[in-house]
Amino acid sequence: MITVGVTGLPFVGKTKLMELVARYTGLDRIEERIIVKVPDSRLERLVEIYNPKKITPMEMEFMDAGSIDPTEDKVTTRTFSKLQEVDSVVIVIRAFESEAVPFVEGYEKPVDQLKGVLDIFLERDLKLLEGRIDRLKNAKRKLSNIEEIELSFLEKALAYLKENKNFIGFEMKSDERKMITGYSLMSMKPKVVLINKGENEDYEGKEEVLKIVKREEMGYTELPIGIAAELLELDEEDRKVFMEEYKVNEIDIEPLMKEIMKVSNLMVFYTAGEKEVHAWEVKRGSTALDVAGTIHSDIARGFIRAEIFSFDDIDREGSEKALKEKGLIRVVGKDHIVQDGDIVYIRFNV
Ligand SMILES: Nc1nc2c(ncn2[C@@H]2O[C@H](COP(=O)(O)OP(=O)(O)O)[C@@H](O)[C@H]2O)c(=O)[nH]1
Ligand SMILES: [Mg+2]
Repeated sequence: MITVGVTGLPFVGKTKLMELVARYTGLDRIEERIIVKVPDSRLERLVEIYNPKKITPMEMEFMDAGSIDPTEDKVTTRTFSKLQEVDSVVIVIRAFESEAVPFVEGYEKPVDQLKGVLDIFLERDLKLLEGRIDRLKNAKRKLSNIEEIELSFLEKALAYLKENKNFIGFEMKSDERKMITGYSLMSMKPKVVLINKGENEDYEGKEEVLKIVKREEMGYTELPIGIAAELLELDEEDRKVFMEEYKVNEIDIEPLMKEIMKVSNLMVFYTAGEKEVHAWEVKRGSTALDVAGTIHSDIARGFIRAEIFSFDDIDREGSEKALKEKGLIRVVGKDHIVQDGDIVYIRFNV
């Protein structure tokens, strides 16, 4: 399951977002962590075709990680200890107007909020790397081979991060990647910028925000969180009326989830049969063997071959039987690259 940490400056609508997520899943109160079923039209279509006893959608866990507060280091430190645990981060930016809600001084503009949060992320990563490098360098004993390798790699990473302010384009071998993943650096986490935009159609400085989003390879979406949370309580008729009144056309968190999937470099594959239709997430570029391992390690160990067809094919043909007749089910080996939306059946032997 993908885990998502919600953060941003104080009073931007993080708790409100958790409230929205809670309502969306039918919870009547907010919890620090909320598990959401990811809405999925392809899954729905497969359910129609297979009529299974059990349906298992993908899930995402949202966690309120708390504020990045430029005026309160302690608050920020606590937030980082929570963000350390998550796979991806949503940065909530306030673009709604309200006399009643204060700003942290100097962070009234959305673009300044975004820059502020990213600067604090970067500063924390640099400190963390410097700290580890210092500890290795000042060790009162001879470093092991592995520690020597780690030290020289960390120095290289630190220099790159100082120069580029992010790790985009930084090349790593797979063991190096593993090593640095252990540090849970903010610079390495997939990030989505969520503009809490209130009733206004647009906001000041949007172009600048989009420029930063592009440069940092982040995801981006806009949502009037406060309004969405209110409206989710109404029935559909009333909701339509109010959406027109507030001039909002999107109150759904689906686009946010899609962005999270995208920046996390994840795709979906399905297993489908009469017993169960199940949506699974895997990294893009996964092989048939990777996919087997996602389902169960035993299935990967006993892998014989995989039978694969595309969602579009079964959507069009309407049954597995029709696919078989037309020869649209492919039999593939371990190294076959699975595509987003593929339906996979693994033959295995334990
Ligand atoms: N007008 C308006 N107020 C909002 C919106 N989102 C949040 N708020 C209010 O702003 C204040 C701070 O929101 P909260 O979610 O607690 O912010 P957090 O500190 O980021 O968790 C609360 O009083 C919210 O009711 C919004 O979209 N519009
Ligand atoms: Mg809060």
